[in-house]
Amino acid sequence: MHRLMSRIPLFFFLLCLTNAAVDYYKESDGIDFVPEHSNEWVVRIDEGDEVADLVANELGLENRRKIFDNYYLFINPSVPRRSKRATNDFTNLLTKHEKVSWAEQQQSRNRVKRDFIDKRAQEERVYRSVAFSDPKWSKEWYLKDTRPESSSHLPKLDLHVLPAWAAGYTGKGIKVTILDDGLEWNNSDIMANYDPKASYDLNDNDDDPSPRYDPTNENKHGTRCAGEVAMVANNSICGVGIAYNAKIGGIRMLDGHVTDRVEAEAIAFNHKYVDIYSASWGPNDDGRTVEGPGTLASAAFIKGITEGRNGKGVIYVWASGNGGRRQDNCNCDGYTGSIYTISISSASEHQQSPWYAERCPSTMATTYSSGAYKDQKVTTTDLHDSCTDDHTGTSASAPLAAGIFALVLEANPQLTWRDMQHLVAWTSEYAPLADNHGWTTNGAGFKVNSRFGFGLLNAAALTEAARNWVTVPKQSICQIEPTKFTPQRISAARPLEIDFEVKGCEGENNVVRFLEHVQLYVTISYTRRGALKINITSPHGTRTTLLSERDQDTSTDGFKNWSFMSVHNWGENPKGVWTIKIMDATGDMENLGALEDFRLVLHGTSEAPHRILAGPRVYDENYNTVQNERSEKRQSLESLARQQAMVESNKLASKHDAYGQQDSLDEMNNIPATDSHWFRLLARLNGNWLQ
Ligand SMILES: *[C@@H]1O[C@H](CO)[C@@H](O)[C@H](O)[C@H]1NC(C)=O
Ligand SMILES: *[C@@H]1O[C@H](CO)[C@@H](O)[C@H](O)[C@H]1NC(C)=O
Ligand SMILES: *[C@@H]1O[C@H](CO)[C@@H](O)[C@H](O)[C@H]1NC(C)=O
Ligand SMILES: *[C@@H]1O[C@H](CO)[C@@H](O)[C@H](O)[C@H]1NC(C)=O
Ligand SMILES: [Ca+2]
Ligand SMILES: [Ca+2]
Ligand SMILES: [Ca+2]
Ligand SMILES: [Ca+2]
Repeated sequence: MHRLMSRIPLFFFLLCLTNAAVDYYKESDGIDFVPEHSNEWVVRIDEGDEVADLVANELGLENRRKIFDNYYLFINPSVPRRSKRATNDFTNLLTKHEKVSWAEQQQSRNRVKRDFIDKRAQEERVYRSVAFSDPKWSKEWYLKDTRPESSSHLPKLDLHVLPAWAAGYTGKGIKVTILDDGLEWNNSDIMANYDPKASYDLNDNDDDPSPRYDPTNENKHGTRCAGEVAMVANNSICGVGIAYNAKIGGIRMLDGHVTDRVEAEAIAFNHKYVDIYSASWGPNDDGRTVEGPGTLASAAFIKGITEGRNGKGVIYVWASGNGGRRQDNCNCDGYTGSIYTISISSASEHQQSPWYAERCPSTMATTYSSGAYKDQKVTTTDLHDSCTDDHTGTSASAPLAAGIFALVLEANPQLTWRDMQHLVAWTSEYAPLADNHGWTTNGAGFKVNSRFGFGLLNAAALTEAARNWVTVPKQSICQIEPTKFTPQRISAARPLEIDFEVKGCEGENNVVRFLEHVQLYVTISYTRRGALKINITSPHGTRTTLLSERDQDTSTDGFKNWSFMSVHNWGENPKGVWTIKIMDATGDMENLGALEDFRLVLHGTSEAPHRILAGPRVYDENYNTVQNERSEKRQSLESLARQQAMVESNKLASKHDAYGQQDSLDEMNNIPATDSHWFRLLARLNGNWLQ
């Protein structure tokens, strides 16, 4: 099944593939359309095939085939395949030929799908007509364009939720539960949607998940996450939840000892009743932790996936983590890295990856959240029957996704947990985030980025695709283990590179031809874990960083059978040569260790998912058209914010009085105190497991 082999040049293959993909997308691109002339002529010849062949020969053309009736497709090999200019001389030559009654050079035409145009117009109407009485509705910028004309250099922002509402999807009949530090269920903007059957208090073992109140409002997190999903609409209170007709519950679990058992009970709580679980927490984002679900929590995920929603599987939504400032990597977090969770990252209102966001290829998609400096934050319910527009971090992103998925399940209750992930891959938008580094197109035509997964969630596209979705074929799992593997030394001087051939379990009943998740399990011993960087390259040339350097991680524990997960090969055929590269990114010659063992686990299907039969994904480059906003002003603001974050983090590390120093820094930089307060807040949340 597997053998080590010498390196073969993959480069040319990759190159051809990428070019083909680029061409493909260009054709569907409607911006600044300039018609192009091809090297094809359609020629009418009334005297039959043989005469057509003769004419073609005579003029140095190739008679490709008869189209229908007396029309033939001729190719002129001496003319470029694409050209801005028409080859009129040649057309005249053809037209004048006595056997030719008509001829025309073919040119590309601008074809935009009709329903698409109609939808745009329809959407404009939807956006104009939505008026809610809720006072904070105007602050829900990620659902509508709230910026005044004066800042119209910014793109139109939203997750396309309004068109999904207009289509009738508001979460009716869907049960969402928030795993967190409690839920103020009697909050006036929650109570009408509160569902006691989706709620429990695992910290005090009772049925009432109300948070414990303290002077610092430490336990506001769960209530804030819940409101994003299910604030009551149009009741003149606070805002509007994305799934404002869904039922919302809360599991109080973070306000006490969090054990494997507590996590497991939360993850599988009333799992035959709840549809969607949203978790905005995880192992410490300190950049030096490697932790995942324990035995029981792992079993709980399997229960939810196999027994939930009548066997279709519950949807687990997970915040991807806030450790960006500490170079944390979400693949060192086994909750986000699980194939069962849909891990969600953040983008700021400026369509940028925020400073707190982590990178890793297990992230599936992105929603909006806070960014740098004065970027808008997220509006939601707060403790003491109040409301806030100050919710931040990837914490705020996951519940927005959970709310959107509630609309999707309402649109099609038959979807399985894997259908939902496929839908995310097919509909998330790359265009609004295209200005960020790190996008690649994989071998199946999906655009992926370790900061954003498949891109920004698009609620309208998701619900629409969900309606006619054909359930994906059953999951196959193919494991590739090296036979007779001897430990391989790793050092700064010598990166370890392993090429191995994968057949994807061909000939067996678990053959994988269309990939979903890829997991690389490794056991590595190393004197400094954070120095390690791991890349994997698929036979299609898709190069993915499974683990990036984490300079805070000085652990000598290495990795013990740790799974690094990637969704970046989605849709690819795994057959061929894969390359794993393990490097020491520090260059420190004193570091030393070895790859003790590894195993590649491929998840996917043997049969083609229905959607892929119609060809690779065509991206809408115009979606929420992003204009180039990298003005000097913007850049200087962002670098200021970054500097400040660094100062903040250094201060925390040296345990100085952060508050006193911060104030003088604020004066120096003339930044309003509220913004720096917010950096501090996130720093504190990190310590408390919250994301
Ligand atoms: C909110 O309620 C008002 C008054 O009942 C109504 O006119 C309006 O259409 C409602 N808005 C939405 C979006 O349903
Ligand atoms: C919610 O319940 C708490 C404690 O049970 C109570 O103090 C508070 O007044 C209630 N809030 C509302 C809006 O009823
Ligand atoms: C690892 O992969 C990333 C792309 O994900 C690439 O930028 C980087 O150069 C690769 N490193 C090596 C040493 O191949
Ligand atoms: C590694 O972990 C996987 C999944 O948890 C497990 O199935 C496998 O047996 C483990 N391998 C070793 C060598 O412990
Ligand atoms: Ca209680
Ligand atoms: Ca409301
Ligand atoms: Ca993390
Ligand atoms: Ca995941």
